[in-house]
Amino acid sequence: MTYIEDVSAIEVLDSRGNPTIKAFVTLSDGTTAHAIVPSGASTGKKEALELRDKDERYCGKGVLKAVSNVNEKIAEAIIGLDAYNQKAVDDEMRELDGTQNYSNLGANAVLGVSMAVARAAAKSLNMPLYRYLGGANASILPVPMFNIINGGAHANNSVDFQEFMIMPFGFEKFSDALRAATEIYHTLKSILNEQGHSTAVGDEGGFAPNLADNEEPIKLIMQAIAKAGYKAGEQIKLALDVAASELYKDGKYIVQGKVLSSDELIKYYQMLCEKYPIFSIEDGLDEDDWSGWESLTKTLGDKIQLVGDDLFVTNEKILRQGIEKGVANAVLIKPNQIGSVTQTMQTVRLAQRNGYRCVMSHRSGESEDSFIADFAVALNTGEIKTGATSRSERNAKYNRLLEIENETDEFLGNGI
Ligand code: 2PG
Ligand code: MG
Repeated sequence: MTYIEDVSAIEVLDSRGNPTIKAFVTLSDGTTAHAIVPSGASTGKKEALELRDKDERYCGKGVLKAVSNVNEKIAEAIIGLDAYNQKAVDDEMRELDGTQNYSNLGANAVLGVSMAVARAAAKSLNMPLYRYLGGANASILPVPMFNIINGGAHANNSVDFQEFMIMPFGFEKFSDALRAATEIYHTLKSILNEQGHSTAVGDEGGFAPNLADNEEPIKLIMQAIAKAGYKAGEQIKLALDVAASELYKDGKYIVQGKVLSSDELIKYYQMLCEKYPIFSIEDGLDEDDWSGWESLTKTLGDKIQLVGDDLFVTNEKILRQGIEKGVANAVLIKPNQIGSVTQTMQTVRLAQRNGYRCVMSHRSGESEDSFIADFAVALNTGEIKTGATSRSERNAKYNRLLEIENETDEFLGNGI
């Protein structure tokens, strides 16, 4: 048996300069691997707990308690376990923690180790990570949800929807799709420049200009698609992450200074979907506005993809409730919302069995770790959300997918 011989962690920094966990695992055959945990800004209330020190270091955001949980409690519990039995390792950490949301050990501590174990196991078997996690059926390169304009909690600008994204569907290969999205991104930059807007970027690499309302970014993106020589609707579709929980106050939505009910906001989305080639809307309503979500799904669910992020927090139990109630038709998959590789896979399996699409996703605070690129291919999610190609922590994922393209040639493109 190849067993876990050593486990440790250190504190490193993420793309926003906040501390995070880097976990290291050594196996009995000498294989070593590591993994870095990401961190969100617009987080769902029911996400697994990210353990922070809340002391004077790093404005309270230090993770030394989580580091010592890895070095002491987790190491003690999983050293000696079979490295190829990911579920047993993850279950052991879950039991050791003893809570639903990892409030003892910290989901950051647990996920770092969980990812590092998977990576070490793959390496020890001489397999790419996507093949180890996904087996013979891992073959599909995902369509990027490429975040081109940032607003909301990810940027210091006047746009209150969080993410305006393009999805390059009409291409044979992932690399062609990525090229198209990147060319549109560069073209958008020149249009913003010409119009005297800022081309500073937000946390996920999209531009963060001050614009009049939530429709102006869409108009600018449509111009950029055409000017770059691509066909909106046919080759390039649009996606929004409204992150509506950030706009929800006392049962209403504050959008561009106006107070809207769920129904009014749904009508606004209907109007946008009639005017523009929108393929997907994420977190269109607040995570607690389930009756609103039911009518949103009834109104738009057979026309576009409706993704639950803060709504489902990658949690199998909450997703099950959504499936039962007919809420949304897709789920955002963020491993650190739930805390382990195994639990993430369980949520994906539930979604796929019930015809819900899955979008593998980064967090707004990221690192050079490209685990989610392999994970998206392993689980055949068909879609990945990982920002714009202008920040290295985002490019780490795109560049990994370009590498994988040389090994597996299926790209979903129009197949969605
Ligand atoms: C989101 C994510 C990633 P954050 O809302 O989908 O884009 O943002 O990591 O801040 O939750
Ligand atoms: Mg989101």
